[in-house]
Amino acid sequence: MKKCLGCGSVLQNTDAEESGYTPKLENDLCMRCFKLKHYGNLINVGKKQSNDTILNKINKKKSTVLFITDFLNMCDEVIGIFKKIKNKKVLVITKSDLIPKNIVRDKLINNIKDIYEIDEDIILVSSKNKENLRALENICWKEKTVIFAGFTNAGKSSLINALVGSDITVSSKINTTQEFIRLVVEDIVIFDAPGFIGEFYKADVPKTKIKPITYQLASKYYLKIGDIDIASEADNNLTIYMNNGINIDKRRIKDTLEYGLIIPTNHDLVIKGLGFISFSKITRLYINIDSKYYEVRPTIIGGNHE
Ligand SMILES: Nc1nc2c(ncn2[C@@H]2O[C@H](COP(=O)(O)OP(=O)(O)OP(=O)(O)O)[C@@H](O)[C@H]2O)c(=O)[nH]1
Ligand SMILES: [Mg+2]
Repeated sequence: MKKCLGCGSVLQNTDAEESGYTPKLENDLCMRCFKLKHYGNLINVGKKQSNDTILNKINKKKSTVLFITDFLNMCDEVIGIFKKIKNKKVLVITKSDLIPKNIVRDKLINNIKDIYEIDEDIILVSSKNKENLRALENICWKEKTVIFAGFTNAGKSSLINALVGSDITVSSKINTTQEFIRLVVEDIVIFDAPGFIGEFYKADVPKTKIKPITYQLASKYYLKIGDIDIASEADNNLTIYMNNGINIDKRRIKDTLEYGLIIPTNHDLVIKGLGFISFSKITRLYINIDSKYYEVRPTIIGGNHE
């Protein structure tokens, strides 16, 4: 059974609608990976494995799990899956190159430990600028078998490629890795897992360091952040930690709004898949998206501005 080197699917030449299709079985890549790698085009094939299926497969392997996420996508849903993993595990916050300069890394890690009640080790890394890859290498040397798990687009495959020089397909499209990919490097076995899928509003992948943007939002105005409208019942200061390519506009409120969402002092509103907005004072918010797409938490950057 030959597998696609890019996404892990078993190669087949019979059904173009299914994973692993290639017209020629001698190819190393399925047609989907070929198009993704060379043209950035995503063709949807096969069935996405459910989060439970991926979780069961991880738990059955009994290897140490490196659970990959990034600081913008830290939320209860992501940490909920991390907590369901029964194996020995480490929380790896990747894309550290995106973390704004004003954020003190040790404080960020401590805040994450406190807010999400994490007892396991947390490390910050980046496949882009290779920060702290040595720490990951050391874990691989020590544990001998490791699984890179986490939500789609977290950067699992990119980290493995940076660590061992492999050529697994990476992309900013969701579900890039379709099956577990097993790599053997000397006496170490590395698994790349397909990504979990969450109730995310967007699957945004910022490319450059996040620059926080602070607004003074008077109650007469609302903010349009992309297609999300947010208004605060009381005048408030807020700081947005999101891809700086997103269009943000301050506009005057014309209609009567319903302020249903309570934000306590020094809390963040996480818009899942986009990032978060940090509020300094207690208020009630109007927001025009479904509540499944957001979460409120004590600010992850608390103590960083003292
Ligand atoms: N800035 C930055 N971007 C990264 C980094 N690592 C990965 N990315 C980007 O994040 C996106 C997703 O990367 P992948 O490695 O394909 O993510 P994955 O976790 O394997 O995703 P699935 O296979 O879909 O589960 C790509 O656009 C990468 O270029 C990093 O360290 N820094
Ligand atoms: Mg992948």
